[in-house]
Amino acid sequence: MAASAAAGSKIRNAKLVLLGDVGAGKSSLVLRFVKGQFVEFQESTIGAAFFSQTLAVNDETVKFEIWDTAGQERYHSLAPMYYRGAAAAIVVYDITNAASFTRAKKWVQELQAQGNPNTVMALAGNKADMLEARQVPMEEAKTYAQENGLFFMETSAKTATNVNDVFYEIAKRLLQGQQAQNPQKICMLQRCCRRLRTGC
Ligand SMILES: Nc1nc2c(ncn2[C@@H]2O[C@H](COP(=O)(O)OP(=O)(O)OP(=O)(O)O)[C@@H](O)[C@H]2O)c(=O)[nH]1
Ligand SMILES: [Mg+2]
Repeated sequence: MAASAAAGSKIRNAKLVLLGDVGAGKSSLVLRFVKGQFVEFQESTIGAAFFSQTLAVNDETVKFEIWDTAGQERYHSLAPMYYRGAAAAIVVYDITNAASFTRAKKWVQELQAQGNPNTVMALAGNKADMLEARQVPMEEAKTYAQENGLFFMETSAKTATNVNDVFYEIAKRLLQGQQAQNPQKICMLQRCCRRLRTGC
């Protein structure tokens, strides 16, 4: 895995939004992914913050345009601006905080109701380094994610566990989805089929 663009490859831009309860670790995950850093006392986000980072997947490159939203309830009404048109969303909760998992499920519901049905959705159970304080069982989150079509990982922005992996998995799924939807390829396939049928 490389957090950089593959030389000479085509770049695909992808809008990605992070949603989740206040203090779940959205900004910390982004800071870890984009800058490889972690700060113990990360300030609460006001409104939203923008970052970008490229990721090479095999010989293709995804350029993530990342909107790190604010978890404070007073900013809730801004969220649609960031999740509308997003190719991917990471819903974050804190494994040591059951209320943040409840909040994460509300975000998933909102995305399912108002977001784009093709959005690749991930559920990240963050602060996985604090196992002794766990309140949300991993199995419960995994089952929830499976039932709701999200992919799930426990992460730690502090130790970097699974952070690049979440973004990498999203990039992979976006590229796979793009291939499936690529009309040129479908056209070529149809032409091939026609040729096979007619023999010309
Ligand atoms: N131990 C541990 N602490 C973390 C982790 N991720 C974030 N934190 C801490 O949790 C606090 C909140 O993290 P933020 O990244 O600001 O959370 P947020 O989701 O962006 O919060 P808002 O911007 O208020 O919505 C900070 O003090 C971080 O240092 C983690 O993986 N492990
Ligand atoms: Mg934040």
